[in-house]
Amino acid sequence: MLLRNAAVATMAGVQPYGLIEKAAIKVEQGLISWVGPEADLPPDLEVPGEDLAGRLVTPALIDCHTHIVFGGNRATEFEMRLNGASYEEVARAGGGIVSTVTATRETPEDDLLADALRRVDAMLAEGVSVIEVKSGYGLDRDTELKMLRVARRIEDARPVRIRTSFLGAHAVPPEYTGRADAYIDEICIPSLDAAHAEGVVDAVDGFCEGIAFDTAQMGRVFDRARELGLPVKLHAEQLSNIGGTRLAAAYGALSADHVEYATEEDAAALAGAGSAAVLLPGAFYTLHETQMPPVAAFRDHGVPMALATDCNPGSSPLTSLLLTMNMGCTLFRMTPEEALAGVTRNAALALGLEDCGVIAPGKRADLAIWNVSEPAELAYRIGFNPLERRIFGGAG
Ligand code: DI6
Ligand code: FE
Repeated sequence: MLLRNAAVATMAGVQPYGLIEKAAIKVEQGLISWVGPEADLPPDLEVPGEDLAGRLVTPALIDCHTHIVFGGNRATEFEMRLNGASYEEVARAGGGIVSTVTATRETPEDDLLADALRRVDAMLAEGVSVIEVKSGYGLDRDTELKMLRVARRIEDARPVRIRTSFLGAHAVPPEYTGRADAYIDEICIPSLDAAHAEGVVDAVDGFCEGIAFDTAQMGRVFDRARELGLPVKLHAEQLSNIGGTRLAAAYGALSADHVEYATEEDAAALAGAGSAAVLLPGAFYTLHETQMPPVAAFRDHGVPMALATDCNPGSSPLTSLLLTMNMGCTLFRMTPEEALAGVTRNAALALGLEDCGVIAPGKRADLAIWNVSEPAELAYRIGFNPLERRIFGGAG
């Protein structure tokens, strides 16, 4: 495959967006073998090729934080909050995450998959090629395993790559109320062992928060992850600052996610550990949060910022990465270039993937072709999908 006459936002290199006008991309065996100005095409590559008439080509998008597998939905809770209840009050009243746990335990595996695929399809239609999927609505061994199997089955059902994160430490299930430590030791860690033994875990995540698990409890889960050789990431500083970001950094985490309440010191810790900050404006928006993540501190410290949907039935019923980019700019004052890097290059970093996220020789040919006149248009529009074509592993 040779794509010609394209504007290529490589997201690599020093110029804004790594943009190359009048560019060509050569794809061989699913990988990019050459990219550059068409005028520099080596003579042996000058096959006729396909004229893209100046269309923008970017790396295919990567959604690096989702809870896309779950049972039921939480429209009722949305209504409760609009009638005055806070997210924490809903959670403490037995709603919130726990109500999705009940639905997820009851839903058969095939139905969970069918439901998740409807959301996956919405993402693919916007040029997504990689989706991270978390467990965490099972909170018992069998349901955590069921969720991770469903996540892996998405790859067989659709042309997409799935990365799975074990999120057993997402909430304390009703049968362990008031006994979070026992839950961690008796259920969470043994479930992680079982999921790892079955080969369905790529990383280990947790929810470090007053309504969930503290840093000591998360530390025990991370110690086991380390023993198993699995990378970690953490929902940290979403509703308050209890030290989750610094814990994540201490374990060399791939990322700390949400991080609205993170401080300059936390940003420095992430930079020191080489961890990404994953910003989730869909949850910020849905929860009417007002505390902005310290974007300027992340910028100053050189912390790679990723953006993701956090697609989940409670705090972020969002499947659009394009809208997420717009929210990253409008709500968090990221630049359109940072937003695009956040769903490509830096999202790959947040997943520990080195073979995608930029357009460069040797990387996977996962590309998105857009009918826009400039890269900033991707983050600028609201609720409009200008995707013309998605290329996955050189096909499409
Ligand atoms: N933080 C979130 O925003 C989601 N999980 C988490 O740890 C919310 C999940 C839910 O409300 O179902
Ligand atoms: Fe999340």
